Amino acid sequence: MGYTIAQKIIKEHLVCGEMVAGKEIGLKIDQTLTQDATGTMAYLQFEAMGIDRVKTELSVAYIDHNTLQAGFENADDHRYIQTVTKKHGIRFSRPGNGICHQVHLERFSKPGKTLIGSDSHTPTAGGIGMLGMGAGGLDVAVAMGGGTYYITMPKMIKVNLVGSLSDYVGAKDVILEVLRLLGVKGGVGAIVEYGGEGVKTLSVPQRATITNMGAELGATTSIFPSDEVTKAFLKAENREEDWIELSSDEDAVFDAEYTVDLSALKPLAACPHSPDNVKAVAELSGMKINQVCIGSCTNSSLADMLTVAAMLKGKTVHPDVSLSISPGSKQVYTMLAECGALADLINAGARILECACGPCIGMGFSPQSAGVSLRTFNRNFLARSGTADAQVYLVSPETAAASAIVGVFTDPTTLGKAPKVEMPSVFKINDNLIEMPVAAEDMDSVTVQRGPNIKPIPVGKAPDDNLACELILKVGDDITTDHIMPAGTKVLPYRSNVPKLSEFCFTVCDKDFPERAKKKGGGVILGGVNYGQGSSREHAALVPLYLGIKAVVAKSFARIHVANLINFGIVPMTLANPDDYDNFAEGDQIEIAGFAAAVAGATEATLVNKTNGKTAKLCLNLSARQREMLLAGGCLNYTKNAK
Ligand code: MIC
Ligand code: SF4
Repeated sequence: MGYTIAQKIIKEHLVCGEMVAGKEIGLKIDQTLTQDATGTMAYLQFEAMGIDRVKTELSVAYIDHNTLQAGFENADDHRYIQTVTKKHGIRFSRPGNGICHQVHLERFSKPGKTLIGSDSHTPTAGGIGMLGMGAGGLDVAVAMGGGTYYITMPKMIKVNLVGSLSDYVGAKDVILEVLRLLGVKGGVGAIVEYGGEGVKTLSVPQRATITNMGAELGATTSIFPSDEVTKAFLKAENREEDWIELSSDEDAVFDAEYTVDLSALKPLAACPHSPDNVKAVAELSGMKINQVCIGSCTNSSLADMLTVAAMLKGKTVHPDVSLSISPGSKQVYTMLAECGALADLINAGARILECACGPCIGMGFSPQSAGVSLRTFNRNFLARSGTADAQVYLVSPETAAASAIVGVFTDPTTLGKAPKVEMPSVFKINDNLIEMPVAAEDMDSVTVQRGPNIKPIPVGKAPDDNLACELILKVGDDITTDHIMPAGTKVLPYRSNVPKLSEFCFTVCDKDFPERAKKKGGGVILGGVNYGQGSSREHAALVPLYLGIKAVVAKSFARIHVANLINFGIVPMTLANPDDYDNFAEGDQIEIAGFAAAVAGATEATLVNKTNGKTAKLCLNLSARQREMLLAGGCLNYTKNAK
């Protein structure tokens, strides 16, 4: 039996376990990346491990999220990351160099290699044929120290692409179509691999748009073959030597297959508040809009920007619309400036932002009250934009530009002939904003600088023998990490200050939660399906831990979040019968007798509702390694005990 592309890479990097879907496997990681909002924690954890130098082939720290410096906190964190990376052998991408995934794609990603990043959109690198996965900061710290990265061996889903895209239809429309087909849970436990004749009609940045939003499918990662198109991209980045050919074997077996006819695709939009709530733009056309934001790690490549510039050239953004544009990297930004396209954007009235995540993570540019915002980003979760009642739609750069000009939701295909954008055969390469670390023998010459905003990381405890507490919070389906631990201007500066961060935990759903949890000493959370989808932020586990959360019971969990819960000693359990969810209410007194013993070895436990006498069977779907980690009170204790 042949192998898929992902299986080939996994086989080459397998440290332990069997390549059987559903079983835990350990992988050797070649490269890591961090960004600043998760990086501070990752490096604090790396330091706590006491390892002098990273053991990966390449590790890069990016500054791209917390670039709105409204106080000293972010700048202090940047300085910390800059100095700690310099000491320990990690490259540092300075603020201004661009969004981690875009820069990594341009300068460092390699087909056939493994990458984990403390950011859920690390699968962007799948566009070049790399196995890129999002992970918690602690897992990234472990990988930097040469440790194994554990995942559940995924199933393989194939998406066959046929035909080619029509004018004004973009890669965003392809992934929105896949989201429409599979939904935000459709990729859970799977790797999505793209194949078929249509692949060669897509450039690497277009492929990266598609793999980037594989995160929104819940997939472990997404990947494209590495072919002549990949080679040309690497050549344009002056790194042809990094190219290898990669494709799946003829007789590779997939668990499910889908076909997307590129020629039949029309412009699509994900409607509030979920990336899989997809409709045709034609259905929405005419709706009044207030804001358009173009950029983010999904759609900020040079081709995206040049397309938008060509559409805006000589026009003026509609007076009722505010348009922001954030190019993805310094490379993109400089090339836009040098060819004059930047002037076309400025002239049209676009508000040009720095090359960073910006509005995508709620760092500025929040829409007006109940505002309709069209964004080329990848997430439209409730309140993520910073305006609680905003209506955010995810669209392609083409739809975004067309709508910004007309002032209402506009299907770009109605605008006549699309402008032809010529891509240069060579990109402008200047890595002057990538700082190299000092040599190992000089590491003592670097003093790591820590600001007062960096507070100790909470450490978990071994599970209670019998767990008796309150059901402190009950939430519904598809709870995102933006619900659990919101981001945005007011919160992000405290990513290295868990006590302060705890004041915002779950406030999107229940503004009294932090106070209540503190008063009652924590308890257990009950969730619906796909609990913890979205970001890799381990703060969504760390902060509940700080607030005394001992376990989360849900109908099902998202991959990265469940790993983060275990890393911090919070026990994840699923309801054997999802209908039992209705037998529990917030505030009920609950009990799990023999809790610690169940964590140690049982696959089931009984949850008793002492308030109404009902019971529910819980499943503990844990590997032996995860059980030991939970018994130790999390990964940090577990690693210390192992020393
Ligand atoms: C996001 O898009 O939600 C983020 C911000 O990039 C997160 C990381 C974070 O919360 O810092 C992610 O996707 O992992
Ligand atoms: Fe940054 Fe947005 Fe991409 Fe997250 S999704 S890495 S916030 S641009």
